[in-house]
Amino acid sequence: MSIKIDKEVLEKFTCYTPLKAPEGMKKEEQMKLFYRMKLIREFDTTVKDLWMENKIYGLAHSYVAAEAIAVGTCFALKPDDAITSTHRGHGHVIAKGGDVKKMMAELFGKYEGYNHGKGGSMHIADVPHGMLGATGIVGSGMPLAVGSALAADRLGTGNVTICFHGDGGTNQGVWHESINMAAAWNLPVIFVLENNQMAIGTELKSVSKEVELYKRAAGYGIPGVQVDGFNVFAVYKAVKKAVDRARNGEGPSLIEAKFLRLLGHFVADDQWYRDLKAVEPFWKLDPISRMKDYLLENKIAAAKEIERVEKDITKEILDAVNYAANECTEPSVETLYDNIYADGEIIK
Ligand SMILES: Cc1ncc(C[n+]2csc(CCOP(=O)(O)OP(=O)(O)O)c2C)c(N)n1
Repeated sequence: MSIKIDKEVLEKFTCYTPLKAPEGMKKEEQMKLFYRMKLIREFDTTVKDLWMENKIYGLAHSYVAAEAIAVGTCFALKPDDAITSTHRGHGHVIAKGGDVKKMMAELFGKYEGYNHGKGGSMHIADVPHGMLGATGIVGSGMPLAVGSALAADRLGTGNVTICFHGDGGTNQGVWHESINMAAAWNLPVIFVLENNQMAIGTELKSVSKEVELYKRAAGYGIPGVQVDGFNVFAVYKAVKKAVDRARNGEGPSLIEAKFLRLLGHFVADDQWYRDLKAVEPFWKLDPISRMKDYLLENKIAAAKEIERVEKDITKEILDAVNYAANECTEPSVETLYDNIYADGEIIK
């Protein structure tokens, strides 16, 4: 039985589109999309619990509710393509094929983590997988993505770069400068705007008169589209089109994936600033429940098959926690000053 979405939600969320796989997308591919989204969900739900139990260090921002965006986007990429991230980077790393054990070890502050335990959630980078790095500075991924696209263009690699960023970043000067430069130089970069309509406790509509952010693309002479950011297929289709365009030398695009942040800004945010009753009905748009429902309803997968995938994911995350907590080592004092300067290498 498909999920019924309240009229009140549909009236407020006008970019809603029902799930429909692209023509010819195989079952294994659809299951992979589900698996990746669910893995992100389980990872971030576990991170929240661990943070509350004081078992991990530093701040963590959950990617819950945004899973369709990273997964749909990265599914349109080749392994050599690059992405830049934000302070909410766990979903981006997993979607780009990163290692959950190394991520968990990083959050536990262990040497085996992506940054040898010194970066934490907001600095995870996985350059071999094309993930150029998370960053705590809002908007700062924009020029990095443009630089990466410039390198691909000059070296003729044929690779594209995706720049994930939030609506809060769109009123930073660097957002405009980066898009303008990418457009002027016709670079192979796609700006994927994760519009969750909030920047911590600030609603988008209170800081932007025009809230349909994709329209800004016209000001730079590039294509801009808006998609249902809770719909993994819709995101994939829009990004694939933009990626093909960029690879073909036709330059950048802006894709606004609109959704709503369903949880707090960071793991321990009690959200005193908004009416949580108004948020509750939007859980019906949850990208993962909708995808599960779609797979079952269209007989793409049987309930047992999905249960097996879910069990495997739970085990994968438990193994990652066990690895990070019990098998990894604390960084030694001698390594304190390592990796501050690149010294010709990205990481030792
Ligand atoms: C340059 C800068 N200004 C302010 C902050 C504080 N800050 C951290 S996250 C955030 C909100 C970002 O909102 P958005 O870009 O929409 O991303 P979201 O958290 O909603 O995913 C702000 C203002 C910061 N980290 N960097």
